Amino acid sequence: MKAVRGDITKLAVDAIVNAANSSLLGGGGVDGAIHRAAGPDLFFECRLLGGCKTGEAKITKGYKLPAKHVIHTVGPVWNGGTRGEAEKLANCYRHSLDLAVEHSLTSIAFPAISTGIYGYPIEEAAAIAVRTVVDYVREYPLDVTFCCFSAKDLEIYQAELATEE
Ligand code: AR6
Repeated sequence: MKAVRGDITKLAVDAIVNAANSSLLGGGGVDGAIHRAAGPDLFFECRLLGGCKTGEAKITKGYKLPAKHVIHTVGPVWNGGTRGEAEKLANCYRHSLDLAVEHSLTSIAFPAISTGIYGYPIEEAAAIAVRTVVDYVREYPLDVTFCCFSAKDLEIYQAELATEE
């Protein structure tokens, strides 16, 4: 398990995770970047999926991406933290990892789900991401990368990873 700084669309892993919305039909942020880099066939496959609920995840091919698959998950919109946001965010990580295991994938990269447009505070979100993944890989060893877009986010993830070692 490691944190890196970079653009998730460049990572040649078995699956990158997309911080999507419930329509699965694209949007801004990392979702927009993934659809642009994957090309229109990703959109055509997503159209067949019938959307996705908050905390759940669905898998597609990666098309023109270096990643073989995209796992689309829908993070919670931050509402002050009293509307089950933490559990929903943890479910995004668990259900994405479940799909990776079901499809016999070994490497997966996550963006900082919900911490952009959806407004989840990065420190709290990083703590949930790291704790949930650490617990999961104890049972199912997967090569997990946290792909941070900013230097600040990378620092926060590294501090969080250090507390788990
Ligand atoms: N690589 C890695 N991380 C990125 C990239 C990238 N290319 N681009 C942005 N990030 P956001 P959300 C980071 O807003 O908060 C979309 O419109 C970004 O800096 O992409 O879950 C969807 O369709 C932040 O740390 O996702 C939904 O409507 C993280 O990715 C909504 O936004 C997540 O930010 C989802 O909002």
